[in-house]
Amino acid sequence: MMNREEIKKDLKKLLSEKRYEHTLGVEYTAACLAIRYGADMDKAALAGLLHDCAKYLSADDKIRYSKRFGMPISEYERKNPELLHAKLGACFAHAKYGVSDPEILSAITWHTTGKPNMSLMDKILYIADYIEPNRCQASNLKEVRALAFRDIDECLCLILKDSVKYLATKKSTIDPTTRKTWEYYKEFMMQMENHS
Ligand code: DGI
Ligand code: FE
Ligand code: FE
Repeated sequence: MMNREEIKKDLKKLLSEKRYEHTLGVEYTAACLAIRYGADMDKAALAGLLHDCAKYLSADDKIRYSKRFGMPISEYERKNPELLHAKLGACFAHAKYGVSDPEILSAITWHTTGKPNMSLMDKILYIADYIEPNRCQASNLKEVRALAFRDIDECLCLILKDSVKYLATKKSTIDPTTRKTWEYYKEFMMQMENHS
């Protein structure tokens, strides 16, 4: 496997400066969340470092590389190739950077849409991507950041809710997986409330 310095050097070369700073922000934030929730800190940091490693590719190249890796492309992904950077990022993490840990690869795969019944590592990366210190656009960021260290599922649910709302205002459609994730966690939170 490539070591952290080598990975950083490669990413610095490929990503825009802003994307590179974001990447380091996610690396540290994922490590902090791992400390808070008792997950493996080094794995969380590595997932953070690599999560957007395929983001620099053009839309056409995202599709081209996805095919080369034998990745199935949904109809929705074909229309919104940007989404492919998550699954493709996991392919690159494995093939180019030598990461074979399934927890890390899963977290990278699902960091954009989430999925129903995410693992702790999946949640940590999904949340770190949204709250890292360089982020400034999302609504409720202050509340979401505080919640991230108080209740990971409630935080996840709030991010999903705000993301779905945001995509609606942008007149973007919502990826079927994003929708399934939101429906799953909305239901999950209702169950939690009923039992407390
Ligand atoms: O890669 P980042 O910018 O750090 O964050 P991300 O991996 O969450 O990706 C955000 C991008 O993905 C942004 O261009 C919006 C897009 N996206 C995420 N969920 C959906 C989506 N686009 C559509 N059309 N539908 C979605 O559900
Ligand atoms: Fe991303
Ligand atoms: Fe990101």
